[in-house]
Amino acid sequence: MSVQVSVVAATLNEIDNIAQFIDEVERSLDGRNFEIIIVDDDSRDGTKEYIAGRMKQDVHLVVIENPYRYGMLRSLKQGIEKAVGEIVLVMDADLQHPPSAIPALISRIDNGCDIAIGSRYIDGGSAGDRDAFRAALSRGAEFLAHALVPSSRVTSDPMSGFFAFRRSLRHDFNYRQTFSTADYGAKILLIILAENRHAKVCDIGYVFQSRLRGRSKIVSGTSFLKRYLAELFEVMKLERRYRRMD
Ligand SMILES: Nc1nc2c(ncn2[C@@H]2O[C@H](COP(=O)(O)OP(=O)(O)OP(=O)(O)O)[C@@H](O)[C@H]2O)c(=O)[nH]1
Ligand SMILES: [Mg+2]
Repeated sequence: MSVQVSVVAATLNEIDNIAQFIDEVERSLDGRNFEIIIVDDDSRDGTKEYIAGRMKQDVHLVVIENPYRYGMLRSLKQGIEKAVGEIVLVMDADLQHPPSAIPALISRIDNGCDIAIGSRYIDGGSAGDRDAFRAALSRGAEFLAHALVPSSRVTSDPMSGFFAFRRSLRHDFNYRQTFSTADYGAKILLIILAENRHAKVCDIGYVFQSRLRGRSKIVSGTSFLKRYLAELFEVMKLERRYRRMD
């Protein structure tokens, strides 16, 4: 039977979450034919050893181990390239994206959407309790994405890292060419939306969970803003290139 769903997650030092994450994803996809692709960036807290050991008995698990920190965007790209499922679902492995919301995303694709996006900003969604600084940073980043990249306006949550798409869509971006300047802030979703302007996009509300265990690796402050803007300009250029091609 062919693989229906490929879940792709990047990890860096997630030993406190990884076992529960895989257990919950497997429970949420029970009855489907699926794979879970974990792309790990040389974690030093035992994550690497855990997934390598589990892969030997867990038929659903596929592991890509990077020799050093490639960064999240490049890691997710590697995972997406490896995926064989008809549907690819991208999410964080720190349990902030609730695995219990996976069936809702998948069923939207089953019912005709090409890209189903987990959104914090529509009915049924919430950004959870984050501090005022993080909330402002995040809303600013979303505003800039909508302002600079028209293809991102189809979703209420352009910075979402929790989404599913048909693997038959374009997702053939060249990492080096697209992101020569930086590789963290802008999310892979922006690239996929820029490449697939005619796709049917659906938002589904979900509640962003607080991080209960492990540490956040996000970069904030001015260095984030600088990198993020550089990346948004790269997505803008990419979108223009596809506009000319279509
Ligand atoms: N492979 C890889 N994974 C990463 C890297 N940085 C973060 N991750 C993973 O990406 C996911 C999200 O990372 P977080 O650090 O929680 O970032 P975030 O969710 O944007 O920020 P918070 O809301 O503060 O948690 C988690 O599964 C991390 O383990 C990285 O450099 N490489
Ligand atoms: Mg997180």
